[in-house]
Formats: sequence, C-alpha cells, structure tokens
Amino acid sequence: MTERLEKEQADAEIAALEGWERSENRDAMEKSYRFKNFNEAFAFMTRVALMAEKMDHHPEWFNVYNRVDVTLTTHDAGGLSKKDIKLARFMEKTGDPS
Ligand code: H2B
Repeated sequence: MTERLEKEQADAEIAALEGWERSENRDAMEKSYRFKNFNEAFAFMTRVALMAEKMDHHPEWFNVYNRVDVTLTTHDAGGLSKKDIKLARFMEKTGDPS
C-alpha cells in the first residue's frame, strides 16, 4: 500500500516541478501540457501510458487536439504519494512543450 505524503512534503515536491499546481478541492496535483499538434500530444500520452503501466500508476487526463490536462493522485492512498511525484517527473522528462 502506497502511503500518502504529508502536506508539507507534497507541497515542496510540487513546488520543485515546473508548472505543476495543487488541485483545488482534492489532494491531487495538475498541469496542462500544450504541444504543436494532436500527433505530438498523443505521442506524449503514449509514452506516459507505457510508463504508467510499468508503474501500475495511472493518470487522470483529458485531451483535446494539442492540449493534455493531467491530474495525478493515488486513489489507493486517498491523496498524493511518491508515485505521483515520480510520474510527474517522468512527464517533465518526456514532455515536449512547444
Ligand atoms: N493509479 C492511480 N493513480 N492510483 C492508484 O491508486 C492506482 C492506480 N492503483 N492504478 C492501481 C492501478 C490499482 O488499482 C491496481 C489494482 O493495482
């Protein structure tokens, strides 16, 4: 079972990530990615999907054309855990903001 992060710890981790913010009404974090076009956005989603399967940790996300809105939280823990930080770091590394 993945443990929930303390609020202060989660805040510090989120602050260290470019463009990520706490969600308003839940213990979650979010970022809206923009790409050149749908192809770039979907390629990003594919890379993340493969990692998500490997980690057994899945994003909540919404895609329209070149935009991917991502929310990360750990459902089993009822809030943010280190898995969310790990997946967010991977997204930063594999993202291609244009
Ligand atoms: N993804 C996320 N974001 N949170 C979870 O708690 C979670 C998950 N749990 N993916 C996993 C799958 C769990 O439901 C399965 C059974 O391992």
